Amino acid sequence: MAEQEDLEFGKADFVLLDNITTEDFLANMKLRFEKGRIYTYIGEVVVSVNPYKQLNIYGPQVVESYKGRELYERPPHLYAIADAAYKAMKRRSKDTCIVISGESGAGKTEASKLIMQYIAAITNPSQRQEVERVKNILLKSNCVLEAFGNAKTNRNDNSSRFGKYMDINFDFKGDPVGGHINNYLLEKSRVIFQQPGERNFHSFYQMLQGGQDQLLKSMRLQRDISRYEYLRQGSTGKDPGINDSGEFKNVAEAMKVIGFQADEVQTVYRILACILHLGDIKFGFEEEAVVITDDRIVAVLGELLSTSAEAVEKALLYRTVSTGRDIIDKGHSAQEAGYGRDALAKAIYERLFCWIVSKINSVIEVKDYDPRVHGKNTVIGVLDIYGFEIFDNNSFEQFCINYCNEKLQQLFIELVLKQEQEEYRNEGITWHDIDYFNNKVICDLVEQQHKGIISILDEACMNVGRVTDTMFLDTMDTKLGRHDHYTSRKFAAKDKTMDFGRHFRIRHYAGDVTYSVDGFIDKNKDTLFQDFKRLMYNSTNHVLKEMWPEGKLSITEVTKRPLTAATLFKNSMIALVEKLASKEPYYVRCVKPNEIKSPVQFNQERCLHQVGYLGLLENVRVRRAGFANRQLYTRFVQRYKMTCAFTWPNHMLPSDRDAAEKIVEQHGLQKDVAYGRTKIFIRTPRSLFMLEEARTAMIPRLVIFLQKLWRGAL
Ligand code: AD9
Ligand code: MG
Repeated sequence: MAEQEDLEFGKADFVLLDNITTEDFLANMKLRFEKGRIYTYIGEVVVSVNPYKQLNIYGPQVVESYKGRELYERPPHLYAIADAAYKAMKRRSKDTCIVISGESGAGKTEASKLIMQYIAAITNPSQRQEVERVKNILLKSNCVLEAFGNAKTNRNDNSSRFGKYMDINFDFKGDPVGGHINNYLLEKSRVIFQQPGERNFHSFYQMLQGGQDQLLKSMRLQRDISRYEYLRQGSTGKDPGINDSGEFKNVAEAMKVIGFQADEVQTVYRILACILHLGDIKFGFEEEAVVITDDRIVAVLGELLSTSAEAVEKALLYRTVSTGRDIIDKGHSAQEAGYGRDALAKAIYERLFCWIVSKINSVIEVKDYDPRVHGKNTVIGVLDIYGFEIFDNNSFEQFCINYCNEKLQQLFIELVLKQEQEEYRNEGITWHDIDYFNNKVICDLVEQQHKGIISILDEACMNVGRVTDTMFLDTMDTKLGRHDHYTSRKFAAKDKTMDFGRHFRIRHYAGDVTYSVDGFIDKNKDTLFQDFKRLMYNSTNHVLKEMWPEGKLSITEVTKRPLTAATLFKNSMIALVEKLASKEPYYVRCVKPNEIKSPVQFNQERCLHQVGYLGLLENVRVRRAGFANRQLYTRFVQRYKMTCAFTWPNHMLPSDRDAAEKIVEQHGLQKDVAYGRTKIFIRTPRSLFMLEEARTAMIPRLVIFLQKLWRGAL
């Protein structure tokens, strides 16, 4: 039967392929994609191909069929991996994490939601009220975070423009009692600029399309999206595939459920409105001074920010500087004023986003948990972070995103190999090393102290005086020219295919990416004039004030140079990797089948590329060189004893290990297993399937046996 299934739907585990070649791997993936079997295993890793259509494989019955089952008992599914992580957490009190990776549009966010839904569905059988509340908030938080953190890009109509790592805390019963969300580097430059064909964050369109007339009127807004400078650059904004007004209602409802107060929600809308108005501010010249051309916008901003129009105008046109003895107001040039306006718009949005995250955290935070009373508090973490990105024009944001993916790949290599090797060593089983590309060298290129790109960038930003992006590029050329993974115009000989100009290229594990150096210094410095921080802090709106605590400092108190954007990001990545490494990891590797969101096209070349950089073939080889499955002897015997006369109903052998050997002999699997100290190791999943089939076949006989026993016939 398994053979028949294989022929029709392909191998359920890539490890079962007869030949581990790229061709066979892709052929299997294609066949399964075409048959709607989008999930395939590599051992315990799930490879998922975006189906680009709704599949009928997620309902409550399917959830039920995976609940408490072992990975190999049912067809491959995200639910199975979620269940495995859950079981490890519940049975063995292990903290686990599910790391979802893959490029933009490959299906990571959808996968993370399905996993959360599964966990929500299988927990809290006794319907405890507090647990229901937490579950509900965890689920609803997705909708709010996506509204404010996702946008339509040329790769994905609902692209996450921030990284998310969510911890779900469980009590000793295995029910979710709280959680915590960490967010990473929101792509805030999108607030002021979008590439052709792309949109700003969904939240703006949702408000303009879905907000009641009264709301818009009170904030002096018009529904027409093309009215606003910050919304009209990339596209017309309206998208037939996106239901902005419907989503506005869902988000409002979700915010309510989460516990946002009415005045807080109002402030959220006001901030969005404020950004749209800011975008329409223009600067001109009058009597040799820079002025704002339209006073009415300033008045509206004053109202929306609960401060005076004068204060807004002053913050936009002047900067307070301390000259040592005196404090003076220095007028901006028109260029500086424009820069300040955009920086303010970006900063307000970023603060808003972080505030929303912290608000959600505050209502799901685990409080009053006493392990002495409640037992050990365990965690499942779910990581859904932006995928590797190669655009036509790659900038600082892509640099950070791709660095993040390098770090995760590094973790994958370390954990998958490290774990395997350690287990074999502990169990006394011989192991041969596998060759694979270790991308540590690229992580170092980016993050190494003093020598790496981030250090060089920070040094450039620290220099007083005008340091340009070109100077930064020059320094990189001098310091990194010899590096195998770095190229630029100076070393065009390394690559004659292009004119580098103001670009540099990194040979990432996932492919070459050419970055434009323009904007690196500004984005890394991420300067926001202090005057804006004070403006926000002095608002009479308490929510706004709360978002800008550092506005409290006076000009003479502000001395410390804040960390740069790249260093903050690097630190957050290092902390993230540490957090993940301390948990038992489960992996979902998402693949995007084509560039046109088609449910039928399997683009061979694109898939080949992804299979290559995700290291899937190496993964299969590691798995094959090792053992697909391992189980404690007691568990193995318990499960399969009914398939062997020596062990059924109970064995009289000296140990479970001896009993396991008898079962293995009975099925002729001697060549496919190894015996460790506490566990039996099974090399190929086929043997496991065989044992499972034998077990299933025995069940009717077992029922008869039990019936007879019951009737006293035995
Ligand atoms: V990005 O790095 O955030 O730009 P993701 O998160 O990898 O990207 P996402 O989950 O947003 O991609 O998936 C993109 C789109 O593919 C979704 O909006 C769905 O339309 C589609 N998709 C993804 N997974 C599924 C699925 N399991 N079933 C149906 C899916 N459609
Ligand atoms: Mg996403």
